[in-house]
Amino acid sequence: MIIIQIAGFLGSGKTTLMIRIGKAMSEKGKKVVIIVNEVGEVGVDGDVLAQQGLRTLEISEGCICCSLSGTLQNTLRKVKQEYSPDIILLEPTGLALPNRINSLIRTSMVEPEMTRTVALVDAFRVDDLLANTRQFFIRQVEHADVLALNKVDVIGEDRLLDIERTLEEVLPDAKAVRISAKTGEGVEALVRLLNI
Ligand SMILES: Nc1nc2c(ncn2[C@@H]2O[C@H](COP(=O)(O)OP(=O)(O)OP(=O)(O)O)[C@@H](O)[C@H]2O)c(=O)[nH]1
Ligand SMILES: [Mg+2]
Repeated sequence: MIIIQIAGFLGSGKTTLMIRIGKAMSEKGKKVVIIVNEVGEVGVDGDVLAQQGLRTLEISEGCICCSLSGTLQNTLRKVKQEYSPDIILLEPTGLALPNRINSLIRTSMVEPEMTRTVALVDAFRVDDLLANTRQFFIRQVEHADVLALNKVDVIGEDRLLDIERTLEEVLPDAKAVRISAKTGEGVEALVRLLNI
């Protein structure tokens, strides 16, 4: 079992990306379970997704990295026991810290063969996030396996190059990839970078 965490600030495109990756993996014959903490802007329609082979679970009324950390761990154990999926896709809220979630996974006794973290960044908001919530932004993306710069379908090349230069200065070790969760551009490359 592999657990893939899709982390990133509010509205960065986590749900859109997670559903896209989930469908692609399900089409390849993998058994996929999606766990969402609080449904945000784009919702998850359990019935629709079930028809596409994706089982979805929602953990609400609290944050899985703090007040509901026990619930997250119980849910992971239950999902493993009941469904034994190949892949769990996990979407924390936009205010969660991926490292906290990963340490909760490590102590939940589900023993995944692999845990991967994608940090999803809305390309339009990089300057704003660095200006206003710099430390939080860096903590949220710095240890991810891949940094995905999202929404490149609606941003020009010059602006994108500027944003990439800014990110490289702040996070010189990040493995960055351009994607559009909406159109699917770059998503295959992102999955390849995860080495799963
Ligand atoms: N143009 C464009 N819009 C996108 C892309 N990915 C997501 N969006 C839009 O961005 C908004 C937020 O997408 P979500 O998938 O809900 O993002 P999220 O990170 O799950 O949001 P929260 O759960 O509310 O934090 C929606 O209006 C999406 O349609 C993209 O690649 N390109
Ligand atoms: Mg969401």
